[in-house]
Amino acid sequence: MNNNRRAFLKFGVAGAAVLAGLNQLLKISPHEFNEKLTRRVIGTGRLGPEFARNRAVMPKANGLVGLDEEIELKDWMLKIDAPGASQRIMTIDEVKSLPRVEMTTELMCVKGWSEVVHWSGTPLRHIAPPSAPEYVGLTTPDESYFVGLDRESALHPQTLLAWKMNGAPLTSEHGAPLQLVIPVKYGIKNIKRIGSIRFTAERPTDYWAERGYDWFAGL
Ligand SMILES: Nc1nc2c(c(=O)[nH]1)N[C@H]1C(S)=C(S)[C@@H](COP(=O)(O)O)O[C@H]1N2
Ligand SMILES: [Mo]
Repeated sequence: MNNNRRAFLKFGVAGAAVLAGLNQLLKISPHEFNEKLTRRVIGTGRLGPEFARNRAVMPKANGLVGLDEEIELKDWMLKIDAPGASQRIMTIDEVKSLPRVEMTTELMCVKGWSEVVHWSGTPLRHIAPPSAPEYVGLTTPDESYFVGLDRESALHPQTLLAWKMNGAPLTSEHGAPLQLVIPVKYGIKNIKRIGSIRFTAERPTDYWAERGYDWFAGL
């Protein structure tokens, strides 16, 4: 083992001990500690706060644009477009075969409510082209709800294509079979019932931006 590695390990062990001590001192649960640490030390740049799984609740269905028609789940397919590539079609089973992530994060609506939800899905970045263009646009199958994302937020490790909510498959009103979960953004960007995803150099239009909300809608 070289010196750098030894020094790193020593620091790592000492660091963990200090954190454990602090945690004890503050008399708060590990997830709360983790959340505070994330918010205060790491700031807005990296991972957003995660919560204990038992904090998760089922939000009521909010926002049903693009969900009013019943769809046959067995006929659902995800269309993916990227510059210079022909359209890729994925079935839900293909999406579910990608590396899976579980996380408990907060869904925050611009109307003032927020709920903690446990999600299962795969990071959107797993379907991104190698050198992704600047933006990503997502629409419902009927194209009546649509969101635009900046590349950094879209490729963020906590931005998921999710098929389970609190351990159960998504219901129709919560966006079955696939919804976007993007904790770095307000609820408006968490599009339910994704039909198509487009990687693009031009900034995509956005349902709520067209109605006066901030296009970026970041938290
Ligand atoms: N297709 C679609 N997705 C949508 C919406 C919508 O109207 N249609 N509303 C958004 C808004 S404003 C919020 S706050 C969340 C609400 O998700 P929920 O129904 O799971 O609470 O969904 C988002 N995704
Ligand atoms: Mo919302």
